[in-house]
Amino acid sequence: MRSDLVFLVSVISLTFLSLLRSGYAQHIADESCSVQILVPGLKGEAGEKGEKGAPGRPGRVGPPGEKGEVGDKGLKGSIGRHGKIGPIGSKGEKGDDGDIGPPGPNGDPGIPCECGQLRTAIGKMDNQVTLLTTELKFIKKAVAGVRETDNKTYLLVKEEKRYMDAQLYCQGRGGTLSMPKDESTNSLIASYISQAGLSRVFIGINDLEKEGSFVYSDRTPMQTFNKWSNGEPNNAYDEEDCVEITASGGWNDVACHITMNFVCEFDKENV
Ligand code: GN1
Ligand code: CA
Ligand code: CA
Repeated sequence: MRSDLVFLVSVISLTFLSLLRSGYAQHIADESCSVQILVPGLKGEAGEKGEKGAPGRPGRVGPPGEKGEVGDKGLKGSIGRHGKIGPIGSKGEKGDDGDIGPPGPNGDPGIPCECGQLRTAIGKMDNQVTLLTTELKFIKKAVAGVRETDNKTYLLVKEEKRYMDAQLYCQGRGGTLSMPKDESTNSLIASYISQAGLSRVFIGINDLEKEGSFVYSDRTPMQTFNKWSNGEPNNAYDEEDCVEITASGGWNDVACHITMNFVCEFDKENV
């Protein structure tokens, strides 16, 4: 900085001296001393060539050059990103029906129909009521007039039935058609029907399997005891394989298909 100041003062002094020599300085000195320094002096002699300056700033961008020849084709670029999902296409035509698939697995068991169960239960109860009603009638009759021995109970059934139906009736109640196997039992049955105002009833004796071979309804063969009336059994009309007892206590073989009252017999231990 100091050297620059010295240089400036030197230039100014030289300039001032040159002006004095030209006469112009005199004219200026007459006007004012303060402005003499500010006015440029005459051009001096050319100085020595200075040293090479620092590189200048980059120039402005030039105009675009002419288009060059087409270069070689570049390498194929990498696969780009997936594009956006396109719009929904129009609905296609209906395809053909496919084959029938295999049957699926069984489903869970459904809820049973309570109404059906109730109907079944009611039906069963109806049947039970019917059975109980019939049983009650039988018991009422029995209580009204059974006959008993030490180990047997006899019941006169005032319903006219064929022999086999009478037997089934007695069996249905746990018994059988009555089987008088001794005198006291035979007398008991005879008086029973007599007191009931009847003249004849079926008893459990027949020769259904073999003509002339009479057995009791429990299939035991007739023993020596019997109460055949005179002339009986005669197998009249060649069709009498069942037996009746009369109010007098006598037996007679009769046809099995006729209907009459009958006496059932029950073991007391089964009643
Ligand atoms: C009865 O119907 P008739 O009188 O020929 C009886 C027979 C007796 C017979 C005795 C259905 O026959 O079983 O053996 O009397 N028939 C009927 O005389 O009771
Ligand atoms: Ca017979
Ligand atoms: Ca007879």
